[in-house]
This record gives sequence, C-alpha cells and structure tokens, in this order.
Amino acid sequence: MYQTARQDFVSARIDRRQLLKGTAAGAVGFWLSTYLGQSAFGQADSSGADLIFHQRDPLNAEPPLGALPRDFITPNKNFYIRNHGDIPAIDPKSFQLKVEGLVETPGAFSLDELQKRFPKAECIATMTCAGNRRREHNAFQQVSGVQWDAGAIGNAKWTGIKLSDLLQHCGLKEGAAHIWFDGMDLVKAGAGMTNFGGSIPLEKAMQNDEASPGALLSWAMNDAELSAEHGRPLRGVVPGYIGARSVKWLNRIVVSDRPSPNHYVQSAYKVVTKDEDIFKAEQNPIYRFPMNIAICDPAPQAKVSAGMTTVRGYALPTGVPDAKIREVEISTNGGRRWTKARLLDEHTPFCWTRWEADVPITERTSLLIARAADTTGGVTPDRANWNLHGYLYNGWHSVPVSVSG
Ligand SMILES: Nc1nc2c(c(=O)[nH]1)N[C@H]1C(S)=C(S)[C@@H](COP(=O)(O)O)O[C@H]1N2
Ligand SMILES: [Mo]
Repeated sequence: MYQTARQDFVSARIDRRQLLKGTAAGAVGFWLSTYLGQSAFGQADSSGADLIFHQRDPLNAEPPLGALPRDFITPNKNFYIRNHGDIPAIDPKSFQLKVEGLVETPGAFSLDELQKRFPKAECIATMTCAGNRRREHNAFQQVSGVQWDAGAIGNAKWTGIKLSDLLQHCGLKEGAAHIWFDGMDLVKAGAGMTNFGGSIPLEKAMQNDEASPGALLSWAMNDAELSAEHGRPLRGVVPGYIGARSVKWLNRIVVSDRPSPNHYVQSAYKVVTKDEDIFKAEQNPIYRFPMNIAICDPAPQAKVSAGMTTVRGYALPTGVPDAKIREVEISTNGGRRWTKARLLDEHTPFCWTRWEADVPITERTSLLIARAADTTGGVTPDRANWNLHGYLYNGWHSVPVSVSG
C-alpha cells in the first residue's frame, strides 16, 4: 500500500515537470508566480514576496530580518521556507494519512475525515530551523548547507487536530515509544533517494494541553490553508522542537518502539564534529530547540547617529513548556556595559518574544551585541559550539554599525 502511494507520487512529480516545461500558467502557477517570479538570490523589492532566496531548487528562503519584529505572528509572506527536495504535487482528493505500527487499529484518513472526526485544535508556536544563524559558525570553520542568517524562524497560529487525539483513537499497543512522521517529498541522501521523515518521543506526542499540545497535524497557518511550500495539505507541527521534526506533506505516521530510521533522524540533525558513524551513533537526534536571540533592526552596516538608538529583535526561550524569556540585554561597547531590553509580547508557551531597547551609541560604537536568558537556566552563550552541519547557532548576536556624528 505504501509502495502504491509512492508510485502515484512519483508520477505526480513527472506531471509537474512536464507542466513546468510548458508555461508558467496553470496548475503550478500559484507558487511559480509567488516565488520563481522573484530574483533567485536577491532580496525582493517592495513589490515582491518578502523573502530572500538562498536557493530556488530546492526552495530555501528567509525574510529580511527587519521584517520579523513587526509582528508577534509572522505574516505568511514573511515566513521562511526550508525544503530539502521538490515540493510534491499532491491530489487533495485522493490524499490520505496512514497510521501504522504499534496501534490497535491502523487506519487511513482523508483530510475531510480528520477534520470531521477529531476536535479542531489551534496553537501559536514558533517554528525555527536547526540551521538558523548557520553562517555564524563559519567564523570558526566553514560549514556547508544553506547559509541562513537569523531569519529561519517565524511564529504562526496553526490549525489542525492534536496528534494525541488521533493516537488515542487508533489505540496504542504496548511498547509504543516513538512516533515517526513520513513526508511525501523525495530527497537525495547519500547514494539514493529517501523521503523526508522525522520522529518524536511518545511522551511529547501525547501532551494534550489546550494551549500547547505536544504536536498538531495542521492544515492551516494563520487562518489560511497551508500553501504548497509549507506542506499542503497536511503537516506536523511540534512546538518547542527544531523545524525538521514538523514534517510537511505528511502522509504516514508509524508508532514504534524506536526512533525513525529515516536519514533525517539517524544521520542528519545531529550535533557532530565529524562525519563518522561513531560520532553519529553517540549522539541523539536533536529534538527541542535551545534558546536563541537576534537583533533584527538596525540591519548590519546600517548608519546610526550618536546618541540614543532603538534596537529591535526576537528572543526564543528553550523549547520546553515552562520556559519564558527572563531578560534580554544589549551592549554597544563590546560587552562591558549591558542595557536591559523591554519584552514586548506576553509569554506564550513555545513562542518567541519580541524586544526593544534604547541604547547609547557613541563615536566608538562599532557593534551592537544581544544576549538573553530564560527561566529554565537557558542562556545564549557568547559563542555556540561549532559542529559539522552548522546546527543550533545561538551565541550572542552582533550587528556591525557605522556611526555618523
Ligand atoms: N517533508 C518535509 N518536511 C519538512 C522539511 C522538508 O524538507 N520536507 N523541512 C523541515 C525543516 S528542516 C524545517 S526547518 C521546517 C520548515 O518549515 P517551513 O518551510 O514551513 O518554514 O520544515 C520541516 N519539514
Ligand atoms: Mo530546518
């Protein structure tokens, strides 16, 4: 059965390729016009989509940093996109989510069935890529991968159903310990192709608090149907975990006694300093995100006047339910003196907080530096540990500025 779904999907991809050869109009016009119309690597101007494209194939884009502190909930047009392969063409009419493995009643659900059978759930949660701020790792040693600035993050309201409701409905068998998610996109990994997949521990999956469920199966983002690039028709959303665990184009859930064997669980998304099996085997997959910080405004190299200047940005608490941002501090003199920032957003579990600070700029200021701490003992270190794939950069964030008299 799984095999058949795969074959359907492969032919759907070919159809899309053929369409692409012809004209930009038609079935694929939506995302073509939204994204490919923009310059591939540059920043879109005021008339365009508000994203900076790192890659077009696969699509990887982040908003200009200055856009992020404008809103607590990031508008969809400013929400980063992180894809490992082509966006799969999916027929919403034949789409089904399969549930297999250690369950009493395996099942397959159309989107309509999911929506009718289970209570609707909503939650606000920040999604962030483990590679957010990757390029800052290069200061120690060059890392490969999409060279993200601090914009691979966004905060959205997600609508769907709780994963715990679906699992309860299917009934867990003894031994159940991990929930696997399989996406429908195929990605080159090593010598072959694999689908993108993720995995979360059962305890996380079964959290069912109203405001902060362990995981949602989501079809809408900020009250709009998911767009193709964000996972239409269905994606996982795992508040507090790195974005890679929120699998898009989700069509299979497996309940298992162990983490998923998928490449993106067993090999990628681990903090290692060497690409060797012994290093990978010793490391657990990354699940929760660590806290993070970024100055979004002023932009790097901006001209600022001596005197008081307002600095804005975001701070992300550690990805556990009770973590809140405790303080954010800014230095304009290389870390000798720190000014406390104001936190602008009321705490919402698993969400960033925007902040702003009025700081003194002198002729000698060349760098703005930000750091933060949360209520669970999390801090942003002055520098993050370097690792081969450039994950989890969360050191103090600094932005060079030039001061005009
Ligand atoms: N199927 C699938 N799911 C995926 C990915 C992917 O490439 N394929 N990328 C993951 C990663 S690494 C991140 S950070 C988030 C990004 O979600 P977004 O593109 O909606 O911002 O999706 C995750 N889910
Ligand atoms: Mo990611």
